[in-house]
Amino acid sequence: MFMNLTETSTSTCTGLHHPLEPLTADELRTTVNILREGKQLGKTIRFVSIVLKEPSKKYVKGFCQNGELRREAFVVLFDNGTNKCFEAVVSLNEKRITSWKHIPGVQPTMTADEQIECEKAVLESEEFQAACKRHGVEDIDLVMVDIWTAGNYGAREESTMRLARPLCFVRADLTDNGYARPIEGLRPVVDLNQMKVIRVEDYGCVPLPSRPGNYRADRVRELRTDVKPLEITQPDGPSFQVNGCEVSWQKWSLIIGFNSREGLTLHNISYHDGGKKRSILYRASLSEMVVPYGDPGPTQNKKNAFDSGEYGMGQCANSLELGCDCLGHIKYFDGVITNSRGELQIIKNAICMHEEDYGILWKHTDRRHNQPEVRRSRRLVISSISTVENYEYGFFWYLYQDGSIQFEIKLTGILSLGALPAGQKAKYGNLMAPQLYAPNHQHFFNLRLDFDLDGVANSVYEVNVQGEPKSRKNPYGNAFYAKPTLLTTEQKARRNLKLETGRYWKIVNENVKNEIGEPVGYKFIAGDNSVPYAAKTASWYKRAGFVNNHLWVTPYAPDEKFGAGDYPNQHKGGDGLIKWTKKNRSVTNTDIVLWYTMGHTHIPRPEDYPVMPASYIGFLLKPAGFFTMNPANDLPPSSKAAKNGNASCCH
Ligand SMILES: [Cu+2]
Repeated sequence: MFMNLTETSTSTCTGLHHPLEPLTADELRTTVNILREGKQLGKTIRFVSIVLKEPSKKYVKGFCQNGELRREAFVVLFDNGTNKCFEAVVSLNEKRITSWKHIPGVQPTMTADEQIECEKAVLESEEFQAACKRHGVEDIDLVMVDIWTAGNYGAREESTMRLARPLCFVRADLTDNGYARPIEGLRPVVDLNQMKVIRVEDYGCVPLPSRPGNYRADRVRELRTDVKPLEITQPDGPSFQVNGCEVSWQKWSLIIGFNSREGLTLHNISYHDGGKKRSILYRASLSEMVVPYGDPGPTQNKKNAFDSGEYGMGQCANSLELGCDCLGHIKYFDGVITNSRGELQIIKNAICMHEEDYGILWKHTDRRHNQPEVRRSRRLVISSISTVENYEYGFFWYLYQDGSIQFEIKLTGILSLGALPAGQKAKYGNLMAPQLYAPNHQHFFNLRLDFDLDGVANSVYEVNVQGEPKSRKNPYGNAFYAKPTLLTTEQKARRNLKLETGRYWKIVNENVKNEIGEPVGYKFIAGDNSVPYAAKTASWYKRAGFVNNHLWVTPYAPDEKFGAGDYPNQHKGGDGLIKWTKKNRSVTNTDIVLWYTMGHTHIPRPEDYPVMPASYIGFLLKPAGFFTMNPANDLPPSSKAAKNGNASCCH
């Protein structure tokens, strides 16, 4: 039914045009075959991830000139038989393995296959079945087992085994929302190598909450009937052009990437200005995220999830639906990955791209002529949504006609819930329904933004706005000014937000001056943010060093991609940004990467149940001296094109 709303098209980036486009289905198949043949891989091997090994910046920037398409795959493998992790590089041009390394003592991301196998193993465990009976669960077929990572709490097994510590729930029937009935007190521990329950931790029985909490349309008693259709029509089609995964939209151009760990990535974001293609961001990606829970109770106190490094945001991506997830003239891109056995897995419509009307961009009425000039804002939306067990994260990049770039995460889905005895309240959370509570928690996201503003040599200034004391020069005390401070080294660039000084950061290229003689720049404007409330010595905190600061700046290093390090799963901590920035490298007038940590503190409300209306968190990049003037000054007035033909213009 939604197909009538507008047109749609999908592509899988076949027929490569650019070296930064994600690996194709053929390239994934070839990589698996080369590795299978070259290493005689046994049945206990899992392909954790196969991603494009991005070529050097130098090669990418010179690509148009030499035309050669150099392609390599970077592969993480794990052997359940020997508990060993390997990294491999496969040259797709030479059809051979160019690097094979054992990475000792690490646990890579859990695969989607392990999620399914783990649930089955727990449900088949006699010890678990007996524990369920003790907790009042009679029908094991109605139990849901969500994998959840084990973290690192110093036990020997955490350094010698591949572990999961699932959470369990029970449905009233097969389409019921099981998250409404947590089996409180029960945490099976699973050895994922043997795919066996090694013990069932039981912290005592709490009655199952009695009320259902359903949200499916077929289970909601009465749906409202006063919602009339709202249709978006674009009679002349969209204003974007697509060539493989290369996109151009008005003056913007970029490349859309996707991989099993990071999900959606953007590359080579540029703006055409005065006949020149000007680079802004070389690469923009979610580097890591963590959700720590704030309840010290025994079922909850080891609960935290590094949804990117432990679960894989790309492998958890949804297939999006026209008219539901996206509205308008849509261009979809498939997510092309493999499962852990190396078989091709295509996530149909994993990425959605469309245009959105965004209200007024600018307006002025010359009252002397009664002549209003108004321009509507339109933005290009590139998005992807991942389901990580109970929670949903929507990742939305927006490009605007005035040169702004916005990133927004929409947090929705179902809270991770616990059960309480009747009449009891939760100090470390809030009741959602009788006997059902949601523990307080936070969501911290770390974004990696590789800026190349008009070239690679960039710097970052911190700008604090401050008032000036009354003086002879400031006789009425009204003066205030913006004070820029250059962030010179990695340690000096570990910064936090400060409301008192309206703090923001500005990325500049000192080597390129604008018309008024100042370095060209972009302003980084933070949105919702927070600080961690757990003790610094908490296990998850040590593993998520990126939460220590809102801002980090590092010199570009292609291997530094993930804020908590390459292998956060079961890691003891201290990797990633914390480790790299100890080197205290210079970050001025050089190729830099800006890392931004943003935290959403979630004190749950009953209205977040049974499914949570989206919360938003993000940031905005606004040109600040990058252009000579408002780059959207040249926008034509919009047509008031009415269907009855009375078209007129808004000016
Ligand atoms: Cu939340």
